[in-house]
Amino acid sequence: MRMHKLVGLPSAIALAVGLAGAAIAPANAAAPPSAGPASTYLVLAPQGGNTKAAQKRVAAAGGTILASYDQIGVLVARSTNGAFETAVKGSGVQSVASTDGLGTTLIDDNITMGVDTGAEEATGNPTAEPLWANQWDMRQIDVPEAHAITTGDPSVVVGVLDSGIDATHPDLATQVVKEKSASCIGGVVDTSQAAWSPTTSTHGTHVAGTIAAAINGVGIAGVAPGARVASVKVVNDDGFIYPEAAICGYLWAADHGMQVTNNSYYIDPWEFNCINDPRQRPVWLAVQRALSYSSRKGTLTVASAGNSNVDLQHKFTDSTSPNDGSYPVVDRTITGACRDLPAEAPGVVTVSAVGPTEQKSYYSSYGQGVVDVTAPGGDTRFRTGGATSTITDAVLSTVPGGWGWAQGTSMAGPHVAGVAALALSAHPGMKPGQLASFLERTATPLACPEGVYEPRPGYAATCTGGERNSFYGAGNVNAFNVVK
Ligand SMILES: [Ca+2]
Ligand SMILES: [Ca+2]
Repeated sequence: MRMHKLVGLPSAIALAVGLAGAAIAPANAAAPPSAGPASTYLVLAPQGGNTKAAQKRVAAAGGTILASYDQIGVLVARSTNGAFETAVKGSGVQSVASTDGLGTTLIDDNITMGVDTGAEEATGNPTAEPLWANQWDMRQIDVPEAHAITTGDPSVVVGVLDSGIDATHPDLATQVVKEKSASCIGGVVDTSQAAWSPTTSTHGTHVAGTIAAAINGVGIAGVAPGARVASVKVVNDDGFIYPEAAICGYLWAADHGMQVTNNSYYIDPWEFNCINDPRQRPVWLAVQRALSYSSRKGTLTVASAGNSNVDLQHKFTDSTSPNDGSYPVVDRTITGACRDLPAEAPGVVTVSAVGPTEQKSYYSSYGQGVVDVTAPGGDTRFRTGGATSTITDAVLSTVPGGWGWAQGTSMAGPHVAGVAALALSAHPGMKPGQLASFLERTATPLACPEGVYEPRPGYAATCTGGERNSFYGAGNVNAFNVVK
């Protein structure tokens, strides 16, 4: 059994505020040579080919097909045959791999706060919302100025690939598109509201509120309250996101016309030792096929950079650095299947986090050529130089039963998804590539801090690049600039 260590996230912080990161599910025991416990497999037909021959091979090998994603030539199968992988290989099957042990997690320790709900009626002005005074994040990216022009168009639906959305929440009840919401747990679509509602995690509800909480005289305002969100639940009750769920989620969002998805989780195949375990490569290849399909269908994927304060660009390629043994140093060009997903997949907008002073949040990962833009994600430590936590410097949003604070790059991502929704409302018809470059062009550039940046002891990082740099990419997204 092997557990992923969350780099630089002391438990005290994780308890105080929500920090999303990646962790590894315990690997299952090796399968016995014959019948054993059921495992889930991804079976890849040749790229561009159909899955008919692969379906026959799965049946012959003693597998049950749970889902057939013909759009990308991927089957999700389940089998108790310990020799399933060997048996299913052959003509019509490019590769096959079990997803056992390849689940990643969200960390979602939000704190709810009491709220005065006897507030005045909304006027369409976000600054009249009762909790507006706490929404430094919205002021930072000029949301009020944007809302004077548009709050977004209801035809724009942002898919929240997360732990489910509470559609009964007073700030979200009018905002969730139920007919486009679904659970993808297990790689299989379930459209019942119970299936796509939150069970063990508040994370998805928090993300949804940042994107689209209503201007209704209650609680907070989101970035694009005129647009809507759909719950695409990919996090299971144990807190894990398995590759088959992520694949199902990307395809569901793309096939239901969602022009933007928000992805507040982070799959780091290297943490799963992808390069030394070729068995895993088909799994990550299937995830990339799904991402690429969704981009072709017109969906922009917004992804969080992660909360490990690591340089994503130099993590593996800096062969001049001493290899500390934590990652193999290899040429990434030959190991495309081992990219961090979705953060490093082509066409994905990857987001780092800043706090109330528009400086990199101490926990935010970064990387030249990886981070495209930044957005408010909160920083509860900058105010005291790391000594103590200031909860109001996190991001306030909706949680089941109320409103709560959380910080993390998974809080920054939904600000970008919301701004993307505003951009599509003001300028309909943009393709994902055009939208991505529009978000970058309209961002407010943020300069690199000089020298070593260490806002909190133990969280040192060095920024590289000019106007476009490793900490902030093209800069902080701006809601007004995309609608004016
Ligand atoms: Ca509200
Ligand atoms: Ca990118």
